[in-house]
Amino acid sequence: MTDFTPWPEKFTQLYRKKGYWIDEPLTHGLRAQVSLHPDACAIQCGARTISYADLDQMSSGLAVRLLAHGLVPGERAVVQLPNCAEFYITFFALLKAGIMPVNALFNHRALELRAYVEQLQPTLLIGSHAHPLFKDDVFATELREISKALKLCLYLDDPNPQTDLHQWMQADGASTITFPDVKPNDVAFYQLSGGSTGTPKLIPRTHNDYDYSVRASAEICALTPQTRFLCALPAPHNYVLSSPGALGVFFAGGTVVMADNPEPNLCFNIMKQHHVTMAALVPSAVGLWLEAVRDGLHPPESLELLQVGGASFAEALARQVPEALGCQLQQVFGMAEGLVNYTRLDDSDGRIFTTQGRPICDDDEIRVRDADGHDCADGETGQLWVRGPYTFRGYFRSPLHNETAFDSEGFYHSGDLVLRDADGYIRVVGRVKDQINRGGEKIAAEEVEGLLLRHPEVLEAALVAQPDARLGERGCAVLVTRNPVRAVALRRHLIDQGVAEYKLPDRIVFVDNMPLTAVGKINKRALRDTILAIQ
Ligand code: J2J
Repeated sequence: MTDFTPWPEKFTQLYRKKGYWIDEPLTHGLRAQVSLHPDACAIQCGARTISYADLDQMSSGLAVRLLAHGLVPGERAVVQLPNCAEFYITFFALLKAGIMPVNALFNHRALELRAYVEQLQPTLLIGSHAHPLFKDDVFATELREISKALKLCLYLDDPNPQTDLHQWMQADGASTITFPDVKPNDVAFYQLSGGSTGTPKLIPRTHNDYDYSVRASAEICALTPQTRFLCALPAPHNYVLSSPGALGVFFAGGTVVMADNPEPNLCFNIMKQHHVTMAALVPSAVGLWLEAVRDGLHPPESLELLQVGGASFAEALARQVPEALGCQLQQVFGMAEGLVNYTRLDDSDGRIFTTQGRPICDDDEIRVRDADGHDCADGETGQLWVRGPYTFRGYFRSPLHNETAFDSEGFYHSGDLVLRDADGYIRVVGRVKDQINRGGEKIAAEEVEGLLLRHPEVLEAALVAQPDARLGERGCAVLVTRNPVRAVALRRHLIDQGVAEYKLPDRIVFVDNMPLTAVGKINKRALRDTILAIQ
C-alpha cells in the first residue's frame, strides 16, 4: 500500500521550472523571518507574546530533545492540541526533526484518534490533559496497544516534568545542533480530509507543495509584517493553517493572534486589544458576528480583511460584510487535498459577493465535467476535477479509494458541483459527495451510518443534510428500526463509540421503508424531501 503518491516526473520538473517548487523545507519561511526580525511578535496567545526568536528556539529545543530521545526522522506523530502557541511550536519542531505529524482537531474523540494511530503507527503522541480522553492514562495506554511503535507521550501542562511539553521545549543547546536534511519532495505532514468514507482519510502534504500554496496565498492576500491575523477556527484546519493562515502570516513576518473559538464577544475583545487586521471565518460564524453588530456590539476598527470560506456563503450575507464590519471581504474556496481559490483584493464587488474566487495558480488545471465525464461549457454546472502543483495525488494507504478519487490522468475529484465563468472564477453550487457540511465542519455520511448500524435495533440508516439557517446544514439521521428506539438511546450509542460530538445527528427521524433508487440504493435526494415534509 502506498504511503504517498508522488507527482509524475514530468510535473515535478514543470513545477520546479515555473518556480512553484523551490526545494526548501517548509520551515524556510520561518527561518527567514527569524533572522530579519527576531524580536517581532509571532504569536499572541492570551497574555503571552511569543517572538520569532522564541518560536524558533522553542521549536528547535523540542526537535533536539525528540531526536536525542531516539525518535528518528521519517517517523510519525499524532498531535492533538487546542488553539495555543504550543500548536505552532510543536508543528515547527516536528518539521525540523523530520517527524511527520497529523494534527487532530481538538474536538476529535476516541474514534478519530484511534483511526489516525491505527493508520500512521506513530512513535510519538502529543496531547493535552484538558482533553477528556487524556485526563488520565487509560486512553494513551489503549493507543500504545494500537501502535506498538508508540514510544513517547508528551502533554501540555503535564505535572510530571518528564513528560511536560514545555520542559521539552527548553532551548538548551538547540542552536548548536544541525537538523536532519529533509527532502523537499517528501511528506512534511498529514492533513485531515473532510471525507465521505467510513474511515477518516489522511492527505500527505509535501514540503514543496504546501510551501508553494502558503507562499502564493500570502502574496495574493498581500500579507506584511504589519498583518495581525485572528486564528479563531481550529488551528489544524487547512484553511487557517495555510490559506494563507498562520503559516502565511509567519512567512510574512506578521502576528497570529489566538482565540479559542469564533464567538463574537470574545473575538471582538481580542481583536480590539491586539489590533487585529485580518480574520478567517466560516459562514456560520460570520452570521454570528453580523448578528452581534446588529445587537449593538462595535466591530473592531482595525479589521481590514475578512476571509470567508469552508462552506457556502449566501450572497445576501456577503453583501452585508463591508458595511457592517467595516472591512473588505474575501471569499475562499479550498480543500485540505489542495486546490484553493480566492477572490482577489482588487476584484469588483460583484465578483467578491457572488463567486468563490479563482485558483491560486495558472497551472491549477480545473475541469468541470458532467456525470459522464464530459467537459461542461463555461457557466454550466458540473463536477470539479483538479490537478496542480499543490493538489495531492493519493490518500495515505487507500488504494481502493484512490482509484475512484482520481482519474487516469491524476485529476482529483473533489465532489463539489461548481460552475466556472470565462475568466476562471468559480461558484460552488452543491456537491455530489456524501458529506454533510455543518457550519464548515465536514461529516462523512458513511462513517456515521456505519456507527448507527452497529446498534442492534437499527436495520437501515442514512445520514442526510437538512438546511439550517445558522449552520447552513445539519445532519439528519433517517432510520428503519426493528423495534422502536428512543433518539437519546441512539445518541448515547454514538457517543459510547467515541465519535466526535459535531458528527452526532442533530435530528433523528424514523421511517418504515427507505425510498430506493432504480439501482436499489437508498435515495438520499428523496429522503431530503421526506425529512423536510415531516418537520
Ligand atoms: C462552498 N463550499 C466550500 C466555499 C470549502 C481554504 C478554505 C476552505 C477549506 C476547507 C480549505 C467552500 N463555498 N467557499 O481547506 O484551504 C467545501 C467544499 C470543499 C470542502 C473542503 C482551505 N470552501 N468548501 O473547507 O478540506 O465542499 O477545506 O470540497 O475542510 O469544503 O473542506 P476542507
